[in-house]
Amino acid sequence: MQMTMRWFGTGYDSVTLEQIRQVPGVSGIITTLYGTQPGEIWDKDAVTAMKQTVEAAGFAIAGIESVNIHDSIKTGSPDRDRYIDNYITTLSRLGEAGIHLICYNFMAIFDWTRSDLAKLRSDGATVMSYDQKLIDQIDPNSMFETMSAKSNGFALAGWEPERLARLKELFALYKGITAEKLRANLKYFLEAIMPVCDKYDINMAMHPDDPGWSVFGLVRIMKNKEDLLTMLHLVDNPHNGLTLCTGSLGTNPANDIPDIIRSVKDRIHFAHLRNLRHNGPGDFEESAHLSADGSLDMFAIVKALYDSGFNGPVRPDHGRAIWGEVSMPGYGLYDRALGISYLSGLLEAIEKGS
Ligand SMILES: [Mn+2]
Repeated sequence: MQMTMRWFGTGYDSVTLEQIRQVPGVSGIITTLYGTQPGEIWDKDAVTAMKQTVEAAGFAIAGIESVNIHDSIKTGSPDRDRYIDNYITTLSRLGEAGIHLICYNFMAIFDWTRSDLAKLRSDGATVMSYDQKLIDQIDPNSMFETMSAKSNGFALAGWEPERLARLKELFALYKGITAEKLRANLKYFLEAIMPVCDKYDINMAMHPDDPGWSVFGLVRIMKNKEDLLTMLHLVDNPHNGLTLCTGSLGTNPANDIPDIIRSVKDRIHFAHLRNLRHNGPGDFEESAHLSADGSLDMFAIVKALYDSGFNGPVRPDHGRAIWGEVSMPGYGLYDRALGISYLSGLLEAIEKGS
């Protein structure tokens, strides 16, 4: 497994590549052209500049998170082919730049959702949390304002203000989109992009839904093992794969993550490793990465990945806000660096013990 860290780019991230260089064990960067809109063709010079910036700091780009999918593709609107063509052009430019991993999701309207971005824990740390009772009281049309209010002034990944300014329009667009329709649109998209993925050996790594159930009545198709297997069978090409995100799949206590890893193992291209703590049904908070601080058995998860032969990039995921650090929620340096040290220790013990 290759240890990586997510970095949003100069001007967008409070963390620098120079700081990441001092986190032991990190050899790759997961990044994106932050500020591009879903559906936009990525500028060739901007891709080159992104690559040069990362390489000048002594790293390689291990993958892109994310190249977001335009809503016309997800909803199967008449203009989807134009946006699929744009996506293919972006993929070919990334392929030309030697990039072989793309994380994306196929969630309706809202990327990840939380009811609080800074829930205070007893030790003074703050974490992102989700409580269905609180979400049920929020008008979905004001969800963008609710999320932005506690984002420390940072733009939130997947919460493009330009797109979410049209929320009413988006809800109308997704009206009548059933799981079957969303899956059919996903299959259409994947079949269209597989030739360019084959040409450049690009692994598409679809991220599961977060949380793993329907929010605001919107359809979800990546909630559990059955959904993941269905998605992989839609297009049986090894480049059609998954991001194994323990924090997202772990939102539902019924998901047995080591079992899921064993079931989909050959098609995991990327892993997000983090822990969370269940407080009750539909109520969880993100925790430190340690098994002892949350509800997930991180040892069993890393062991299952190791045993399945997974050799791709992994990264710590959202961290707590600690030691007074101000960052994009979940993406401070300190707690993710602690997470990397812990995950690296788990991995070394598993490797040497096998
Ligand atoms: Mn994730």
